[in-house]
Amino acid sequence: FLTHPSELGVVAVDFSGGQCKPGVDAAPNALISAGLLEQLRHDLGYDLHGDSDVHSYNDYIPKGVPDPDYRGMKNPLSVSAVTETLSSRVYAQAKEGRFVLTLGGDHSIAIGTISGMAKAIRERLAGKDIAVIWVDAHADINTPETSDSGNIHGMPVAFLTGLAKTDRKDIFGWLHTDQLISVNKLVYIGLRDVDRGEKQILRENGIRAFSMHDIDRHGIGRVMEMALAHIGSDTPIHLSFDVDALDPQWAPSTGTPVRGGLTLREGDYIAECVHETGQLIAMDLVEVNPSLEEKGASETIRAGCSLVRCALGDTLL
Ligand code: 4U7
Ligand code: MN
Ligand code: MN
Ligand code: MN
Repeated sequence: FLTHPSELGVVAVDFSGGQCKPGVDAAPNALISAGLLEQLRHDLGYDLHGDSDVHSYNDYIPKGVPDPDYRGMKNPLSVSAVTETLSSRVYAQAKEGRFVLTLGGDHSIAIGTISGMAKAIRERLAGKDIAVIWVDAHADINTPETSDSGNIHGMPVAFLTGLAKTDRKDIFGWLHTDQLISVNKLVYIGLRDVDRGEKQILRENGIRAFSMHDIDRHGIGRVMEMALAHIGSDTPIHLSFDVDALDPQWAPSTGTPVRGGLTLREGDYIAECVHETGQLIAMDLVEVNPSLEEKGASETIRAGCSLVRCALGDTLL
């Protein structure tokens, strides 16, 4: 599905407005300083394009205007403006036929990355839909109305599937149908903290989800077989990886940690399996917050680097 499989469009998004804890905006720099891009270039042989250092997405936050809550959403104008710009940057990289790697930032940025990929692939591959594998402790499918927190990082999937809409052009009204994904091509892995309203949305829409319970029952090997079988071998895959899918033992520095998560190896295994399909076209790595649980920050960053390397084809042998 890629014209240039060894070319990487790197997008580094220093944005934290989808939630309330500062620090997640520092993750792209922390990951890059830890040597991630150098490893991809030197060890894995990728040609890098896009942001080799962090280009400030905060420049796109509307200045001098208030950003009041809208239908309970916090920072709606800012998140909408930043993800709209991000969407066009991801789109531009994907149109070149490159793999797009996005380093977040909080998970609201997936509104930008996935919408940009969905549109580029439809244009490049005669209307083809993309599939999304969402690896997370959370389902991030709250609508503004079901969300208790108002934090948009808990809502990206609702906007991307069209389950949430607004009639405000400046608050996600820029999202058009050619940028959306189908609920049938969405698969979750790692869930263990899903809100009541979200459970109802998952049920009503028949969305395929593998919780930690499923991983305990079947093992990660079988879960990956089932997840990939659901998507099928003819569909390009966007992997959106929230580092809080990992157990806090491996990734303590994140805004909404939940105990009982994936081991580091299970996380890497998911990334390796998706790489092996040859269908992977994009990856997001989000929610690393080096300023939380500072003693665990380097470990969290290391885990993040490992997940990205595995998704991009690092193998032991
Ligand atoms: B993340 C939550 F209520 N569901 O909506 C919400 F539990 O991107 C958490 O997965 C969202 O880290 C977590 O605020 C968003 C909450
Ligand atoms: Mn999460
Ligand atoms: Mn998330
Ligand atoms: Mn989180």
